Amino acid sequence: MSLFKNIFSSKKKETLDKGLEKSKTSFFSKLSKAVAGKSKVDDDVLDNLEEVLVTSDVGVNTTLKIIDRIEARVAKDKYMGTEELNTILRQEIAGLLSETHSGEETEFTVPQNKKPYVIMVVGVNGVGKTTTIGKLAHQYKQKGLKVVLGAADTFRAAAIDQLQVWADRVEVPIIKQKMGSDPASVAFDTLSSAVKQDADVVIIDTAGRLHNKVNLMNELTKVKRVMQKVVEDTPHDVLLVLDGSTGQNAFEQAKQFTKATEVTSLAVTKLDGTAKGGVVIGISDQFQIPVKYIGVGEGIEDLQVFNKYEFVDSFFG
Ligand SMILES: Nc1nc2c(ncn2[C@@H]2O[C@H](COP(=O)(O)OP(=O)(O)OP(=O)(O)O)[C@@H](O)[C@H]2O)c(=O)[nH]1
Ligand SMILES: [Mg+2]
Repeated sequence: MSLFKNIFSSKKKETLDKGLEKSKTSFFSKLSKAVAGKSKVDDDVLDNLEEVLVTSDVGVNTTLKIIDRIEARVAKDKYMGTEELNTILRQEIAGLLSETHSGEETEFTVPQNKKPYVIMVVGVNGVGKTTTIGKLAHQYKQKGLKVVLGAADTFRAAAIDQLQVWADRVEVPIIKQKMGSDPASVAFDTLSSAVKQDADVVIIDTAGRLHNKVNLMNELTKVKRVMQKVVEDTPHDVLLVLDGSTGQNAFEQAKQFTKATEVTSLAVTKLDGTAKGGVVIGISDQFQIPVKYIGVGEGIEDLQVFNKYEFVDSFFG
């Protein structure tokens, strides 16, 4: 499949290129060291390459898959020059990712037959949940959709205020109660209000909670159950937000979280300003749950629909 299957807007590409700059610089400087003085891809080069991928946060399992694929090519093509390595890596990573049937979206959309479409956003403290909600609301609003936000992170007063700031910025309604109130009750109110307003999309913020705290996971379950009293089969999407700048830690969080609660999609944030962007490759390869969005900055426009071809294209571009 062509890497250029989706010709993406130059603005989006520019933001993505900029966001991945640190990851790319770090990766290619390691790669050039890995092949220094070598003209041919041999076992030494492959060993070094393995290390480059692992230290670029691609993750061990995905790295081994990539190395296997390259080894198979080296076995066929007895003399493979190191100057080709970049192209080959790009092809093999794209090939690997194309085996998963996700990451092909290019636009922010919601299914038409679900109204309101309810997204519950979860993830540990500080990963970028509230920011991602603000950016998402902005995208949907621009598409002409009617959005309602629910401040179900009632743990801190500042959390409610922060969502309010985003609601004001995007100019969408927010449903909130006072700090310390029951998150399930806020979610219930939000859905009730959304139904009354004939809203298209509801996005529920939740408290940054620890994945190993059973009681907190139970609370998420309660929030879901209460929402189902208003709209059947909600939430339609449980979006787990991961902080990409924590590299393998993000990977671990995804593992723990998906084990403890039902998660239907992932967002990887803070890819700008980190050299750990390779983690997105590992996460999209290793999880059945699709990476739907990536965060590439703090601004309102800095959320993108993750597209694996665009990502590889930008990374190796
Ligand atoms: N550079 C960068 N910063 C981001 C991105 N996404 C979020 N942030 C920043 O990360 C910090 C935490 O974001 P929040 O949205 O408050 O995270 P949260 O998960 O809601 O945090 P809690 O409510 O404390 O659990 C903020 O300073 C955001 O501006 C991103 O894609 N890039
Ligand atoms: Mg928050």
